[in-house]
Amino acid sequence: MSRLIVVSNRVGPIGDAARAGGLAVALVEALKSSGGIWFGWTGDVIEEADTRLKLESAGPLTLATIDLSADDFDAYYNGFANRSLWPLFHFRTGLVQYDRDNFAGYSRVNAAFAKALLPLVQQDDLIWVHDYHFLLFAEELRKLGCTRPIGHFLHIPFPPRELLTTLPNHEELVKALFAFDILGFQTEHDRDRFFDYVRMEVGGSILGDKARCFNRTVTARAFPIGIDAGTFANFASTDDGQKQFASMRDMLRGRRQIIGVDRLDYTKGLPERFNAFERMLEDHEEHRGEVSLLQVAPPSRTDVSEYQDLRLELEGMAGHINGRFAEFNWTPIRYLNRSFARQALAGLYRASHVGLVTPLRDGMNLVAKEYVAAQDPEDPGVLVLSRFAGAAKQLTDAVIVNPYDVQGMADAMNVALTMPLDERKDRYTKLMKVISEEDIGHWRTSYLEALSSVEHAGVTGGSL
Ligand code: GDG
Repeated sequence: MSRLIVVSNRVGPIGDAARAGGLAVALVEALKSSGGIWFGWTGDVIEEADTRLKLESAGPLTLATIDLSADDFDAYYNGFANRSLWPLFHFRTGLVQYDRDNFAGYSRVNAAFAKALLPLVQQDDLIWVHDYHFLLFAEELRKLGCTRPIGHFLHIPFPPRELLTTLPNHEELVKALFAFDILGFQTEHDRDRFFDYVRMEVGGSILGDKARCFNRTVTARAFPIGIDAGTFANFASTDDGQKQFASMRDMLRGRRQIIGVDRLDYTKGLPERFNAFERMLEDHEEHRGEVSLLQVAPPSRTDVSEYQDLRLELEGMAGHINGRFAEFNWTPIRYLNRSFARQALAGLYRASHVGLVTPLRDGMNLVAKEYVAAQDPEDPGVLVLSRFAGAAKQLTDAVIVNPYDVQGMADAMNVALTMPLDERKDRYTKLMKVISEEDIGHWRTSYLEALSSVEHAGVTGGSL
């Protein structure tokens, strides 16, 4: 059996108190069962560049991490990754800031990390690189002579060609993707946008799931990420989950609750959601004093100004809506800028009658799946889901909305709140089937099967 090396920007924590953030959550679940090496950034920023590895063993896993210098952190992480790639890949060209020095920092960090990893790579290893932080990683490892199979999985959407080409270095980035053996996307739409770029922009050819260009071939497929559905369903009945459930239902005293759980990020459509909730209260007097919105939004990327602006905007909106509709014994929006333990989160999901997941654009969105998994099968809540989340391609039995349509979202909330029990159960059963079949284990196994079969075919990106 091959050993697995996972590469991602942040490494750990590996306990259940995982940070808010889909990638960390998914990788912890995927690595728990297999062991291997998890390699990336320590999360610490130091004054001077120092690429010495820190090794720590955690059960079957070895965590291998390096620090980032303050300059690299600004250019690679805050700069190119979060100010250029993140908005662009979420179709928000208006928010993209491009700076040559940031791209240089991004390339420098990809090269330095590849160099630091190389001595750990052994004969049988499979290397699985994650997300938009490390698009150049395989190219750098190949330059150093690594011929092991290297795969990439993109957790966020892949942008349309017309948007990607606004980035001055688009071709360099896409060319570097061809140094991987397997490219994994969340949905076929994302994969097809990559193919479209290859065909139309750089004159490559596509055959089945293979793209050929720059004298190299790469296999590109959709591997929709999942959750550990069973564990999540059980979380809701752990001590913590039950406690959270009971105290929430106690507090609600027969009233109902809509829940949103999102990193505080402009891709998640939070202002639009608050607007829609306000519209729903305007339209439906019967829900006033009776239905509240609990929005959990742990702060994220607090060094980036768009995130600071969003936080202020949401505070203003929540204050405005509460000022307008609150009564002495009822608050319409409870808005919490903090995170909860995962068990507690499951209890909150279960206590909520509607799950509102309305990103403007999202690779997959794990919250949508977690909300459903935590429901009581005998009295399940209703998932309202944006058509622009990757999850909407699988979860077609949710109430699907367009997050740009405030009235449509307000109407959908009312549909969810008034849905008869039979229909709720029917939708829940169909959703749970998909969520349990295409769970995190399925994602991991199907990706790693594809990656290990590269070797059996006898050709890796390194040998071309
Ligand atoms: C990226 C992509 C893709 C949230 N609040 C708390 C908390 N969370 C957890 C959720 C969920 C995770 O964070 C968020 O995952 P999402 O998938 O919803 O979103 P991103 O963070 O943007 O993730 C996304 C994902 O990667 C995986 O590929 O689906 O499209 O953008 O698991 O539960 N966890 C805890 N406390 C909180 O308060 N413990």
